[in-house]
Amino acid sequence: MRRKLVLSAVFFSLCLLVSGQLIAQIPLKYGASREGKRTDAAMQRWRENRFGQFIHFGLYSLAGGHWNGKYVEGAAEWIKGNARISDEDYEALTRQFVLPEFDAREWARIAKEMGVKYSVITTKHHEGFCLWPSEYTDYDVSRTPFGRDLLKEYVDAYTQEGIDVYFYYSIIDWNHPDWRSRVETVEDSLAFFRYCDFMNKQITELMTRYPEVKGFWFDGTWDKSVVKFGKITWDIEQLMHRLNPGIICGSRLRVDEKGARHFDTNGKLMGDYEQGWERSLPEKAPQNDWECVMTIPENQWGYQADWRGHIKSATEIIEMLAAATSMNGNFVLNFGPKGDGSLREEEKQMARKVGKWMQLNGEAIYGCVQAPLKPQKWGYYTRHRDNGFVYMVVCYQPVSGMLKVVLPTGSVIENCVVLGKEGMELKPEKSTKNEFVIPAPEVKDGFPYVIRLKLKEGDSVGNYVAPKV
Ligand code: FHN
Repeated sequence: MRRKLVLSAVFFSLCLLVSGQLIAQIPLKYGASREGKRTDAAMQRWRENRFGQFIHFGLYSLAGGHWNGKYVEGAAEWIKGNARISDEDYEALTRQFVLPEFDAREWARIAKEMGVKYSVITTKHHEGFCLWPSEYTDYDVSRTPFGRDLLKEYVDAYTQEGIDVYFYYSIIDWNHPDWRSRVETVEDSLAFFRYCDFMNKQITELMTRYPEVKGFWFDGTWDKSVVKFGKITWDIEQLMHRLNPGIICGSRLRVDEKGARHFDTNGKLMGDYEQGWERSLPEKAPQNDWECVMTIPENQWGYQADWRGHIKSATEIIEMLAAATSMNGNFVLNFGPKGDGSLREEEKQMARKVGKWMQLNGEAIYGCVQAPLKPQKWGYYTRHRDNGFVYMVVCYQPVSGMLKVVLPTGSVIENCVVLGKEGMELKPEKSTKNEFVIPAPEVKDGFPYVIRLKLKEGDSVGNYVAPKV
Protein backbone atom coordinates (compact mmCIF):
# COMPACT_ATOMS: atom_id res chain seq x y z
CA MET A 1 0.00 0.00 0.00
CA ARG A 2 2.80 2.36 1.03
CA ARG A 3 4.72 1.52 -2.14
CA LYS A 4 1.61 2.28 -4.20
CA LEU A 5 1.24 5.62 -2.52
CA VAL A 6 4.88 6.54 -3.11
CA LEU A 7 4.63 5.49 -6.76
CA SER A 8 1.51 7.52 -7.36
CA ALA A 9 3.11 10.52 -5.66
CA VAL A 10 6.13 10.19 -7.96
CA PHE A 11 3.89 9.77 -10.98
CA PHE A 12 1.76 12.73 -9.98
CA SER A 13 4.74 14.98 -9.48
CA LEU A 14 6.27 13.92 -12.79
CA CYS A 15 3.02 14.83 -14.49
CA LEU A 16 3.07 18.20 -12.81
CA LEU A 17 6.68 18.62 -13.80
CA VAL A 18 6.03 17.81 -17.43
CA SER A 19 2.70 19.56 -17.76
CA GLY A 20 3.96 22.57 -15.86
CA GLN A 21 6.92 22.81 -18.19
CA LEU A 22 4.76 22.40 -21.26
CA ILE A 23 2.15 24.86 -20.12
CA ALA A 24 4.88 27.24 -19.08
CA GLN A 25 6.26 27.21 -22.56
CA ILE A 26 3.36 26.87 -24.96
CA PRO A 27 1.49 30.10 -24.39
CA LEU A 28 4.50 32.39 -24.20
CA LYS A 29 4.39 35.21 -26.68
CA TYR A 30 7.07 37.65 -27.59
CA GLY A 31 6.50 41.36 -28.04
CA ALA A 32 5.06 43.54 -25.34
CA SER A 33 2.18 45.39 -26.82
CA ARG A 34 -1.09 44.66 -25.14
CA GLU A 35 -4.30 44.92 -27.07
CA GLY A 36 -7.30 46.04 -25.12
CA LYS A 37 -6.52 47.88 -21.92
CA ARG A 38 -9.00 47.38 -19.09
CA THR A 39 -11.70 50.03 -19.24
CA ASP A 40 -13.66 49.20 -16.08
CA ALA A 41 -14.17 51.69 -13.25
CA ALA A 42 -11.58 50.09 -10.93
CA MET A 43 -8.84 50.38 -13.54
CA GLN A 44 -9.93 53.87 -14.49
CA ARG A 45 -9.63 54.84 -10.83
CA TRP A 46 -6.11 53.37 -10.70
CA ARG A 47 -5.16 55.49 -13.72
CA GLU A 48 -6.63 58.67 -12.34
CA ASN A 49 -4.93 58.23 -8.96
CA ARG A 50 -1.53 58.83 -10.60
CA PHE A 51 0.40 59.24 -7.31
CA GLY A 52 0.97 56.44 -4.82
CA GLN A 53 3.06 55.49 -1.79
CA PHE A 54 5.01 52.28 -1.28
CA ILE A 55 5.71 50.98 2.23
CA HIS A 56 8.42 48.43 2.93
CA PHE A 57 8.05 47.20 6.49
CA GLY A 58 9.09 43.91 8.05
CA LEU A 59 11.61 42.35 10.41
CA TYR A 60 14.41 43.94 8.38
CA SER A 61 13.12 47.35 9.52
CA LEU A 62 14.33 46.46 13.03
CA ALA A 63 17.87 45.80 11.81
CA GLY A 64 17.87 49.13 9.95
CA GLY A 65 20.59 47.98 7.53
CA HIS A 66 23.07 47.26 10.35
CA TRP A 67 24.15 43.97 11.88
CA ASN A 68 26.36 43.54 14.95
CA GLY A 69 26.84 47.29 14.96
CA LYS A 70 28.13 47.44 11.38
CA TYR A 71 26.70 49.02 8.25
CA VAL A 72 25.70 46.30 5.78
CA GLU A 73 26.13 47.03 2.06
CA GLY A 74 23.11 46.48 -0.19
CA ALA A 75 19.40 47.08 0.17
CA ALA A 76 18.38 47.00 3.84
CA GLU A 77 15.45 44.60 3.27
CA TRP A 78 17.96 42.05 1.93
CA ILE A 79 20.07 42.15 5.10
CA LYS A 80 19.45 38.50 5.92
CA GLY A 81 21.43 37.40 2.88
CA ASN A 82 23.77 40.38 2.69
CA ALA A 83 25.01 39.92 6.27
CA ARG A 84 24.70 36.10 6.10
CA ILE A 85 22.44 36.01 9.13
CA SER A 86 21.40 32.55 10.31
CA ASP A 87 17.69 31.64 10.31
CA GLU A 88 17.77 31.48 14.08
CA ASP A 89 19.32 34.91 14.57
CA TYR A 90 17.01 36.47 12.03
CA GLU A 91 13.91 34.94 13.57
CA ALA A 92 15.00 36.37 16.91
CA LEU A 93 13.99 39.75 15.49
CA THR A 94 10.37 38.68 16.01
CA ARG A 95 10.99 39.00 19.76
CA GLN A 96 12.04 42.63 19.29
CA PHE A 97 8.96 43.39 17.18
CA VAL A 98 7.34 45.71 19.75
CA LEU A 99 6.71 48.84 17.63
CA PRO A 100 6.16 51.29 20.49
CA GLU A 101 5.77 54.18 18.04
CA PHE A 102 3.52 52.50 15.46
CA ASP A 103 0.39 54.44 14.67
CA ALA A 104 -1.25 53.58 11.37
CA ARG A 105 -3.35 56.73 11.55
CA GLU A 106 -0.16 58.80 11.62
CA TRP A 107 1.20 56.94 8.55
CA ALA A 108 -2.10 57.55 6.78
CA ARG A 109 -2.24 61.19 7.80
CA ILE A 110 1.24 61.81 6.38
CA ALA A 111 0.42 59.93 3.18
CA LYS A 112 -2.68 62.07 2.83
CA GLU A 113 -0.62 65.19 3.43
CA MET A 114 1.73 64.11 0.64
CA GLY A 115 -1.24 63.85 -1.69
CA VAL A 116 -1.10 60.17 -2.62
CA LYS A 117 -4.28 58.45 -3.71
CA TYR A 118 -3.10 54.90 -3.11
CA SER A 119 -0.62 53.03 -0.96
CA VAL A 120 1.05 49.65 -1.45
CA ILE A 121 2.34 47.80 1.63
CA THR A 122 4.60 44.75 1.91
CA THR A 123 2.24 42.24 3.50
CA LYS A 124 5.07 39.70 3.14
CA HIS A 125 8.48 40.56 1.70
CA HIS A 126 11.10 37.98 0.64
CA GLU A 127 11.92 37.26 4.32
CA GLY A 128 8.49 35.56 4.62
CA PHE A 129 7.32 37.42 7.74
CA CYS A 130 3.62 38.34 7.51
CA LEU A 131 2.16 41.61 8.75
CA TRP A 132 -1.20 39.96 9.40
CA PRO A 133 -2.10 36.96 11.58
CA SER A 134 -2.12 34.25 8.94
CA GLU A 135 -3.80 30.90 9.45
CA TYR A 136 -1.12 29.28 7.34
CA THR A 137 2.12 30.21 9.09
CA ASP A 138 3.45 31.02 12.54
CA TYR A 139 5.84 33.54 11.13
CA ASP A 140 3.59 36.54 11.56
CA VAL A 141 2.69 39.52 13.74
CA SER A 142 0.58 37.48 16.12
CA ARG A 143 3.69 35.67 17.41
CA THR A 144 5.47 38.92 18.37
CA PRO A 145 5.22 41.15 21.46
CA PHE A 146 3.35 43.63 19.22
CA GLY A 147 0.68 40.97 18.73
CA ARG A 148 -1.80 43.12 16.80
CA ASP A 149 -3.02 42.86 13.22
CA LEU A 150 -0.81 45.57 11.73
CA LEU A 151 -2.29 45.13 8.28
CA LYS A 152 -5.84 45.70 9.50
CA GLU A 153 -4.82 48.87 11.31
CA TYR A 154 -3.13 50.07 8.12
CA VAL A 155 -6.11 49.18 5.91
CA ASP A 156 -8.57 50.89 8.25
CA ALA A 157 -6.48 54.03 8.70
CA TYR A 158 -5.75 54.51 5.00
CA THR A 159 -9.30 53.69 3.95
CA GLN A 160 -10.54 56.25 6.43
CA GLU A 161 -8.33 58.87 4.80
CA GLY A 162 -9.76 57.93 1.40
CA ILE A 163 -6.51 56.34 0.21
CA ASP A 164 -6.81 53.09 -1.76
CA VAL A 165 -4.83 50.15 -0.38
CA TYR A 166 -2.80 47.65 -2.41
CA PHE A 167 -0.90 44.62 -1.16
CA TYR A 168 2.66 43.76 -2.08
CA TYR A 169 3.20 39.99 -1.83
CA SER A 170 6.53 38.30 -2.43
CA ILE A 171 6.46 35.01 -4.29
CA ILE A 172 9.98 34.27 -3.04
CA ASP A 173 9.88 33.21 0.61
CA TRP A 174 13.17 32.68 2.48
CA ASN A 175 11.41 31.28 5.51
CA HIS A 176 8.93 28.73 4.15
CA PRO A 177 10.32 25.17 4.25
CA ASP A 178 8.68 24.34 0.90
CA TRP A 179 9.92 27.35 -1.03
CA ARG A 180 12.38 26.28 -3.76
CA SER A 181 14.36 28.65 -5.95
CA ARG A 182 15.05 25.71 -8.31
CA VAL A 183 13.08 22.56 -8.89
CA GLU A 184 15.33 19.70 -9.91
CA THR A 185 14.03 16.62 -8.14
CA VAL A 186 10.67 15.02 -7.54
CA GLU A 187 10.92 16.05 -3.87
CA ASP A 188 11.54 19.63 -4.94
CA SER A 189 8.50 19.62 -7.16
CA LEU A 190 6.29 18.19 -4.42
CA ALA A 191 7.54 20.84 -2.01
CA PHE A 192 7.17 23.62 -4.57
CA PHE A 193 3.56 22.72 -5.34
CA ARG A 194 2.80 22.56 -1.62
CA TYR A 195 4.24 26.07 -1.44
CA CYS A 196 1.99 27.18 -4.30
CA ASP A 197 -0.99 25.85 -2.42
CA PHE A 198 0.16 27.87 0.61
CA MET A 199 0.39 31.01 -1.54
CA ASN A 200 -3.07 30.52 -2.98
CA LYS A 201 -4.45 30.11 0.52
CA GLN A 202 -2.68 33.23 1.77
CA ILE A 203 -3.87 35.31 -1.18
CA THR A 204 -7.42 34.10 -0.64
CA GLU A 205 -7.02 34.89 3.06
CA LEU A 206 -5.78 38.42 2.30
CA MET A 207 -8.61 39.09 -0.11
CA THR A 208 -11.25 37.79 2.27
CA ARG A 209 -9.95 39.33 5.49
CA TYR A 210 -9.33 42.72 3.84
CA PRO A 211 -11.99 43.15 1.13
CA GLU A 212 -10.96 46.82 0.81
CA VAL A 213 -7.80 45.76 -1.05
CA LYS A 214 -7.84 47.18 -4.57
CA GLY A 215 -5.01 45.15 -6.04
CA PHE A 216 -1.82 43.15 -5.64
CA TRP A 217 1.77 44.10 -6.29
CA PHE A 218 3.65 40.84 -6.75
CA ASP A 219 7.43 40.57 -6.59
CA GLY A 220 10.12 37.91 -6.68
CA THR A 221 9.06 35.92 -9.73
CA TRP A 222 12.52 35.69 -11.24
CA ASP A 223 13.73 32.46 -9.65
CA LYS A 224 14.16 29.39 -11.85
CA SER A 225 11.37 27.49 -10.09
CA VAL A 226 8.76 30.14 -10.88
CA VAL A 227 10.00 30.59 -14.44
CA LYS A 228 9.86 26.82 -14.97
CA PHE A 229 6.31 26.52 -13.63
CA GLY A 230 5.10 29.91 -14.85
CA LYS A 231 1.53 28.70 -15.05
CA ILE A 232 1.23 28.90 -11.27
CA THR A 233 1.31 32.68 -11.61
CA TRP A 234 -1.42 32.61 -14.22
CA ASP A 235 -3.46 30.47 -11.82
CA ILE A 236 -2.98 33.05 -9.08
CA GLU A 237 -4.28 35.80 -11.32
CA GLN A 238 -7.32 33.69 -12.23
CA LEU A 239 -7.98 32.96 -8.57
CA MET A 240 -7.88 36.65 -7.71
CA HIS A 241 -10.27 37.55 -10.51
CA ARG A 242 -12.66 34.85 -9.38
CA LEU A 243 -12.63 36.30 -5.88
CA ASN A 244 -12.95 39.89 -7.10
CA PRO A 245 -13.30 40.60 -10.83
CA GLY A 246 -12.25 44.23 -10.28
CA ILE A 247 -8.94 43.38 -8.60
CA ILE A 248 -5.87 44.99 -10.17
CA CYS A 249 -2.75 42.97 -10.66
CA GLY A 250 0.68 44.19 -11.75
CA SER A 251 2.60 42.54 -14.57
CA ARG A 252 5.45 41.24 -12.43
CA LEU A 253 3.34 38.30 -11.41
CA ARG A 254 4.12 36.88 -14.81
CA VAL A 255 7.64 35.58 -14.98
CA ASP A 256 9.36 38.55 -16.50
CA GLU A 257 9.97 42.27 -16.35
CA LYS A 258 9.04 44.91 -18.89
CA GLY A 259 6.71 42.78 -20.85
CA ALA A 260 8.60 40.52 -23.22
CA ARG A 261 6.84 37.30 -22.21
CA HIS A 262 3.43 36.62 -20.89
CA PHE A 263 0.68 34.08 -20.79
CA ASP A 264 -2.19 34.61 -23.09
CA THR A 265 -5.43 32.72 -22.85
CA ASN A 266 -8.32 33.74 -25.04
CA GLY A 267 -6.81 37.13 -25.64
CA LYS A 268 -6.37 37.96 -21.95
CA LEU A 269 -2.75 38.77 -21.24
CA MET A 270 -1.39 38.64 -17.73
CA GLY A 271 -1.17 41.75 -15.59
CA ASP A 272 -3.26 44.90 -15.81
CA TYR A 273 -0.35 47.31 -16.04
CA GLU A 274 3.41 47.22 -16.62
CA GLN A 275 5.15 47.10 -13.29
CA GLY A 276 8.77 46.87 -14.38
CA TRP A 277 9.68 50.55 -14.11
CA GLU A 278 11.58 50.20 -10.88
CA ARG A 279 13.75 53.23 -10.07
CA SER A 280 13.57 54.34 -13.68
CA LEU A 281 11.26 56.13 -16.08
CA PRO A 282 10.66 55.24 -19.70
CA GLU A 283 11.98 57.58 -22.37
CA LYS A 284 8.68 57.79 -24.17
CA ALA A 285 5.13 56.90 -23.25
CA PRO A 286 4.66 53.11 -23.23
CA GLN A 287 1.60 51.79 -25.00
CA ASN A 288 0.28 49.99 -21.92
CA ASP A 289 -0.71 51.31 -18.53
CA TRP A 290 2.40 51.46 -16.39
CA GLU A 291 3.76 52.46 -13.01
CA CYS A 292 7.15 53.60 -11.72
CA VAL A 293 8.24 52.80 -8.16
CA MET A 294 10.98 55.02 -6.75
CA THR A 295 13.25 55.15 -3.73
CA ILE A 296 14.47 58.38 -2.10
CA PRO A 297 18.09 57.14 -1.82
CA GLU A 298 19.62 55.19 -4.67
CA ASN A 299 18.34 51.73 -3.74
CA GLN A 300 16.98 51.34 -0.22
CA TRP A 301 13.40 50.14 0.27
CA GLY A 302 13.38 48.91 3.86
CA TYR A 303 14.65 51.16 6.67
CA GLN A 304 18.38 51.88 6.40
CA ALA A 305 19.39 54.05 9.37
CA ASP A 306 22.37 55.42 7.50
CA TRP A 307 21.34 56.58 4.04
CA ARG A 308 24.38 57.05 1.84
CA GLY A 309 25.00 58.56 -1.58
CA HIS A 310 22.61 60.88 -3.34
CA ILE A 311 19.32 61.50 -1.56
CA LYS A 312 16.66 62.78 -3.94
CA SER A 313 15.14 66.16 -3.20
CA ALA A 314 11.43 66.91 -3.27
CA THR A 315 12.04 68.85 -6.49
CA GLU A 316 13.50 65.77 -8.16
CA ILE A 317 10.56 63.66 -6.98
CA ILE A 318 8.04 66.21 -8.25
CA GLU A 319 9.78 66.29 -11.61
CA MET A 320 9.59 62.49 -11.89
CA LEU A 321 5.93 62.53 -10.92
CA ALA A 322 5.22 65.10 -13.64
CA ALA A 323 7.30 63.14 -16.17
CA ALA A 324 5.37 59.94 -15.37
CA THR A 325 2.01 61.71 -15.73
CA SER A 326 3.11 63.24 -19.03
CA MET A 327 3.64 59.67 -20.28
CA ASN A 328 0.34 58.24 -18.93
CA GLY A 329 2.04 56.50 -16.01
CA ASN A 330 1.62 56.32 -12.24
CA PHE A 331 4.40 57.23 -9.83
CA VAL A 332 4.86 55.55 -6.45
CA LEU A 333 7.26 56.85 -3.81
CA ASN A 334 8.73 54.42 -1.29
CA PHE A 335 8.80 54.87 2.49
CA GLY A 336 10.72 52.55 4.82
CA PRO A 337 9.40 53.13 8.35
CA LYS A 338 11.74 52.60 11.31
CA GLY A 339 11.89 49.48 13.48
CA ASP A 340 9.96 51.21 16.25
CA GLY A 341 7.07 51.76 13.83
CA SER A 342 7.56 55.51 13.32
CA LEU A 343 8.32 57.27 10.04
CA ARG A 344 11.78 58.70 9.53
CA GLU A 345 12.21 62.46 9.59
CA GLU A 346 13.52 62.70 6.00
CA GLU A 347 10.39 60.95 4.71
CA LYS A 348 8.09 63.16 6.73
CA GLN A 349 9.86 66.22 5.34
CA MET A 350 9.52 64.83 1.83
CA ALA A 351 5.80 64.24 2.38
CA ARG A 352 5.35 67.81 3.58
CA LYS A 353 7.19 69.37 0.66
CA VAL A 354 5.65 67.25 -2.05
CA GLY A 355 2.25 67.61 -0.39
CA LYS A 356 2.49 71.39 -0.35
CA TRP A 357 3.28 71.33 -4.06
CA MET A 358 0.47 68.89 -4.81
CA GLN A 359 -2.05 71.04 -2.96
CA LEU A 360 -1.36 73.87 -5.34
CA ASN A 361 -0.59 71.93 -8.50
CA GLY A 362 -2.31 68.56 -8.11
CA GLU A 363 -4.77 69.38 -10.89
CA ALA A 364 -1.88 68.95 -13.35
CA ILE A 365 -1.36 65.38 -12.06
CA TYR A 366 -4.57 63.67 -10.85
CA GLY A 367 -6.68 62.42 -13.72
CA CYS A 368 -4.15 63.75 -16.22
CA VAL A 369 -2.69 62.14 -19.29
CA GLN A 370 -0.20 62.81 -22.03
CA ALA A 371 -0.71 66.03 -24.01
CA PRO A 372 0.51 65.23 -27.49
CA LEU A 373 2.46 68.44 -28.01
CA LYS A 374 6.04 68.83 -29.15
CA PRO A 375 8.21 68.36 -26.01
CA GLN A 376 10.07 71.44 -24.77
CA LYS A 377 13.18 71.75 -22.64
CA TRP A 378 11.46 73.60 -19.77
CA GLY A 379 9.64 70.47 -18.55
CA TYR A 380 6.48 68.42 -19.17
CA TYR A 381 3.03 68.88 -20.61
CA THR A 382 0.05 67.10 -19.14
CA ARG A 383 -3.63 67.54 -19.90
CA HIS A 384 -6.69 66.66 -17.95
CA ARG A 385 -8.50 63.77 -19.55
CA ASP A 386 -11.75 65.71 -19.68
CA ASN A 387 -11.68 69.20 -18.20
CA GLY A 388 -10.24 70.92 -21.25
CA PHE A 389 -6.99 72.26 -19.77
CA VAL A 390 -3.41 71.68 -20.84
CA TYR A 391 -0.73 72.07 -18.16
CA MET A 392 2.92 73.02 -18.44
CA VAL A 393 4.95 71.72 -15.48
CA VAL A 394 8.00 73.97 -15.67
CA CYS A 395 11.06 72.38 -14.08
CA TYR A 396 13.80 74.32 -15.87
CA GLN A 397 13.61 78.11 -15.99
CA PRO A 398 14.82 79.34 -19.41
CA VAL A 399 17.71 81.82 -19.46
CA SER A 400 15.84 83.75 -22.18
CA GLY A 401 12.94 84.26 -19.78
CA MET A 402 10.62 82.92 -22.47
CA LEU A 403 8.81 79.56 -22.45
CA LYS A 404 8.26 78.18 -25.90
CA VAL A 405 5.02 76.35 -26.79
CA VAL A 406 4.26 74.83 -30.17
CA LEU A 407 0.57 74.21 -30.82
CA PRO A 408 -1.25 72.53 -33.69
CA THR A 409 -1.88 74.86 -36.63
CA GLY A 410 -4.62 77.37 -35.97
CA SER A 411 -4.79 76.78 -32.19
CA VAL A 412 -5.34 79.77 -29.96
CA ILE A 413 -4.49 80.15 -26.27
CA GLU A 414 -7.49 81.79 -24.66
CA ASN A 415 -6.20 82.01 -21.18
CA CYS A 416 -2.85 81.35 -19.49
CA VAL A 417 -2.25 81.44 -15.72
CA VAL A 418 0.23 80.16 -13.15
CA LEU A 419 -1.50 77.87 -10.64
CA GLY A 420 -1.74 79.65 -7.32
CA LYS A 421 -1.57 83.05 -9.05
CA GLU A 422 -4.75 82.87 -11.06
CA GLY A 423 -5.36 86.61 -10.77
CA MET A 424 -2.22 87.34 -12.75
CA GLU A 425 -2.81 86.33 -16.36
CA LEU A 426 0.27 85.67 -18.53
CA LYS A 427 0.26 87.05 -22.07
CA PRO A 428 1.48 84.53 -24.65
CA GLU A 429 2.70 86.00 -27.92
CA LYS A 430 2.76 84.32 -31.28
CA SER A 431 6.38 84.18 -32.40
CA THR A 432 6.33 82.24 -35.67
CA LYS A 433 3.79 80.01 -37.42
CA ASN A 434 2.57 77.68 -34.65
CA GLU A 435 4.95 78.83 -32.00
CA PHE A 436 4.03 80.93 -28.98
CA VAL A 437 6.24 82.38 -26.27
CA ILE A 438 5.08 82.90 -22.73
CA PRO A 439 7.01 85.22 -20.39
CA ALA A 440 8.31 82.96 -17.59
CA PRO A 441 7.12 84.08 -14.17
CA GLU A 442 9.70 84.66 -11.45
CA VAL A 443 10.40 81.61 -9.24
CA LYS A 444 11.54 82.08 -5.71
CA ASP A 445 11.07 78.75 -3.95
CA GLY A 446 13.13 76.51 -6.27
CA PHE A 447 10.15 74.24 -6.99
CA PRO A 448 8.61 73.56 -10.40
CA TYR A 449 5.55 75.64 -11.18
CA VAL A 450 2.55 74.94 -13.36
CA ILE A 451 1.06 77.05 -16.11
CA ARG A 452 -2.49 76.22 -17.10
CA LEU A 453 -3.47 76.83 -20.70
CA LYS A 454 -7.02 77.13 -21.83
CA LEU A 455 -7.20 76.59 -25.53
CA LYS A 456 -9.99 78.05 -27.58
CA GLU A 457 -13.00 75.74 -27.46
CA GLY A 458 -12.80 73.24 -30.27
CA ASP A 459 -9.02 73.55 -30.70
CA SER A 460 -7.40 70.21 -31.12
CA VAL A 461 -4.27 68.92 -29.43
CA GLY A 462 -3.40 65.67 -31.10
CA ASN A 463 -6.62 63.70 -31.23
CA TYR A 464 -8.02 65.73 -28.37
CA VAL A 465 -10.43 68.59 -28.91
CA ALA A 466 -10.65 71.21 -26.17
CA PRO A 467 -14.17 71.14 -24.75
CA LYS A 468 -15.99 74.10 -23.29
CA VAL A 469 -14.61 74.70 -19.78
O1 FHN B 1 13.98 42.56 -4.18
C1 FHN B 1 12.96 43.49 -4.17
C2 FHN B 1 13.34 44.74 -3.42
O2 FHN B 1 13.69 44.42 -2.12
C3 FHN B 1 12.15 45.70 -3.42
O3 FHN B 1 11.06 45.13 -2.76
C4 FHN B 1 11.78 46.03 -4.83
C5 FHN B 1 10.58 46.95 -4.96
O4 FHN B 1 10.23 47.11 -6.28
N1 FHN B 1 11.49 44.81 -5.60
C6 FHN B 1 12.54 43.79 -5.59
C7 FHN B 1 13.62 44.09 -6.52
O5 FHN B 1 13.15 44.24 -7.80
